[in-house]
Amino acid sequence: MTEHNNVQTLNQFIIHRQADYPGAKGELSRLLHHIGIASKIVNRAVSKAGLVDVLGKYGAQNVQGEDQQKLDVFADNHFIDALKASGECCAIASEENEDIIIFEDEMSRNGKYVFAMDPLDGSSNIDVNASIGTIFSIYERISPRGKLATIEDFMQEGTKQVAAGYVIYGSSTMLVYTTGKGVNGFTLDPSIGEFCLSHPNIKTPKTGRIYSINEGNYINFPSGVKKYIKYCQEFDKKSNRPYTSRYIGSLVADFHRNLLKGGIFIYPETSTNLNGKLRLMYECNPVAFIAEQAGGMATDGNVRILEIKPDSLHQRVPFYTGSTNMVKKTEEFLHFFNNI
Ligand code: AHM
Ligand code: MG
Repeated sequence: MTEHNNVQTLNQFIIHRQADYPGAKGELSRLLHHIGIASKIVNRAVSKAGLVDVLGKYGAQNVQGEDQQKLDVFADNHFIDALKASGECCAIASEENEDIIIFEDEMSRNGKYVFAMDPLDGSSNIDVNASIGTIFSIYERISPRGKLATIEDFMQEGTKQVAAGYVIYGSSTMLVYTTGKGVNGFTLDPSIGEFCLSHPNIKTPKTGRIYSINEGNYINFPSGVKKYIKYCQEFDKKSNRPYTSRYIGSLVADFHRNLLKGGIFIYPETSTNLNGKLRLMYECNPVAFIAEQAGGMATDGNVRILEIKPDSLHQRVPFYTGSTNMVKKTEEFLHFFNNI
């Protein structure tokens, strides 16, 4: 029975780490703690998603007589509830909601932070039991505490994030986050219902052998991306090519694999979607923060993702992230071939 010796739970870790921030009053710690709770609730639902679907065919209501919700709405609601209960968050932006959700109760109005999230990313994978995730980003508000939050609280560059992370609901469930002092990963131990530190201080390899892109869109890619894909597929002993192609279609799962193994994830601009598909505020920024904190990179092909000033809540940007040497190589291809 040695398996739980020296186990550090997420909550213990958060409390220890608070000491790294002199003057911290525990507000961010409380927020992170509530994110952990929401993740566990969503994990419980995700793990029986197929079963819920089967039951759903017999009626649109669950045993409590409530309407059964799609998993992404379920996740959205539970994260909103948890964040509200924390009392540290004054507003939420979510992929599921057109406008920001402003908490009006007194405790939340005094909250220091705003929270942007994709509550259930990779939704096309739900029905087929492949990995999905939750992505989140936390900013300090700009508007004065005590007042209602505003959209301006969200329109901040990614460099201003105070914390960001994701939960991957995979063969095991993990929560990975950063507060700007490295990246740490916690695996949910279902037997004790706790996230336990399993991947301390994650560093991504400077170079890797995996490229992840939806090649079904190939004809619509910019020339630089097409040439880079061919480069990945060419034989070259010195640089250990051809590389391996891996693409799940779930950003969290694709990014997480590449983070640990080394690789590049690309969702580029295409001739049909000039800004790509992924959203800056709650997909690219949090992932970029983690990538950089792990020693990797994230750009839109020209500009560092974290330096893009958002102009709207659901703004999309081209996204190139992963091992530094691979992202730099892609940028070389983009700059050379996109200009000829
Ligand atoms: P979603 O937020 O609606 O789930 O869409 C985002 C997902 C990402 O997880 C993934 O990287 C991408 O869409 C896959 O898109 P595609 O099917 O076009 O390759
Ligand atoms: Mg998404």
